[in-house]
Amino acid sequence: MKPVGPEQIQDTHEHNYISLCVGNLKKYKRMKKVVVVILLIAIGAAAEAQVEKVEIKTSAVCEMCKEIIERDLAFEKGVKSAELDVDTKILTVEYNAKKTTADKIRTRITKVGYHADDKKRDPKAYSKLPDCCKDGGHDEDQ
Ligand SMILES: [Cu+2]
Repeated sequence: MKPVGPEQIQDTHEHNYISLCVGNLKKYKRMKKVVVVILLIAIGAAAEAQVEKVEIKTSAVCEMCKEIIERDLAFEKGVKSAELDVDTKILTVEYNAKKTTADKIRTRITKVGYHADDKKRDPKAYSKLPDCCKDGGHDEDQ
């Protein structure tokens, strides 16, 4: 055991000072983390608020089409809701304008097999639709 000299006492003081600083730094870092998290939530909320609505005229003919289109759009990025009115063939879509565009949604509809406004349906997708959803599939109803 060495006798405690003045240098060693100073050493201890310095050590205490350093640990105090480290403690403050940790507190500061934690605070910074909290601020960053709050900012991220605020930015997320702002992005969330960019909801827009578009009405798209489709070539849907029946309830089956409604189901096919609505179910498909549920998986499209940025789409909040999609509802088709079978009588008017108009699909109303609510979407996050920061994540997608009305044009991307129209393209998605064509890839399911339906016209979307002036965009023509994908013929391959159309050929895979149930017979009732094709042109003239409901002629006997009229
Ligand atoms: Cu149909």
